[in-house]
Amino acid sequence: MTYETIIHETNAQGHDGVSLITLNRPKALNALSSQVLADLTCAFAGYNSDDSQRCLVLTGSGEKAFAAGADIKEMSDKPAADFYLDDFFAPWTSEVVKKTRKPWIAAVNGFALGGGCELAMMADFIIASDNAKFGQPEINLGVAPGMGGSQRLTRAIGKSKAMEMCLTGRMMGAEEAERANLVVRVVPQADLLADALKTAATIASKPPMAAIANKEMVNAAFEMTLDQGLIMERRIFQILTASEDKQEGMAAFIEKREGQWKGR
Ligand code: DAK
Repeated sequence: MTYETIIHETNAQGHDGVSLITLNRPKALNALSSQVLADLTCAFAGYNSDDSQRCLVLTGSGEKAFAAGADIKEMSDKPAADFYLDDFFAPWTSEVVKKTRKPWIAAVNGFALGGGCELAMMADFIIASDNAKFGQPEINLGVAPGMGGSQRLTRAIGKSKAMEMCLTGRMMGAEEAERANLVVRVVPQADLLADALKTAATIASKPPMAAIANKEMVNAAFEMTLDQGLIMERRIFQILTASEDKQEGMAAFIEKREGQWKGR
């Protein structure tokens, strides 16, 4: 399927089971217009429903930006009533993020600001290029994060740094982002996509149901008490022991061969 503002590839660059979505408005630093969000919603829905695809990478086109935020030009004249009545962005966050049970990675290749930083933080993890810059500069526009920045950034890097970034609007470079645990690792820009796709291919090669379960369990750590999370973890482990892939995985280990997964 072709889109106006993004490129969606399956089995990207020969990686079986790996989808690649590229935000494709480089002249506007991949700003997240309503059309981008509509296209992303549709592409993520496609990923969710395609059993052949088991991990996804999201990145930005061009060398300067992952996404420099929501489209300021689109928002500048929008009346407050429209933001409220349209519940601006709400459908996108619920559909794409909460219903995406399969893993996805943000490969951040430059500016990830405002909604761009928020979008990257919705991923299961972030791999950054050495020129990546993260920030929540909404305060400079007289507003505040609206798509999870104040919540996810604080959970990721702690109150002091998140508060300072939101209040000053300053950008955090890639090295600092790695030290602060916002990103998994920093790689040279030229290597970013290859690194992210290879990581996605590793995930795509794992038993798919176990991948969904692992993701669900790690995310539960943010929503539950420790006792609740431990009970959920034990139950999911027990459920997975009934899967065909558990039989296959353990047999493959004993027989010293690669597992052949059924996803069941
Ligand atoms: N929107 C629209 N256009 C943008 C843009 C953006 N966010 N960022 C950059 N551009 C455009 C520029 O206008 C310029 O276009 P032309 O002038 O060439 O037509 C082109 O991209 C190149 O940008 P620059 O010329 O500015 O490039 P520089 O290298 O000089 O500077 C920069 C790069 C990233 C430092 C700078 O462009 C910048 O500060 N951009 C804005 C960053 C920003 O403030 N981002 C936060 C946006 S607010 C909500 C949920 C979420 C949100 C809102 C509501 N609800 C649930 C209600 C999210 C809000 C945001 O993200």
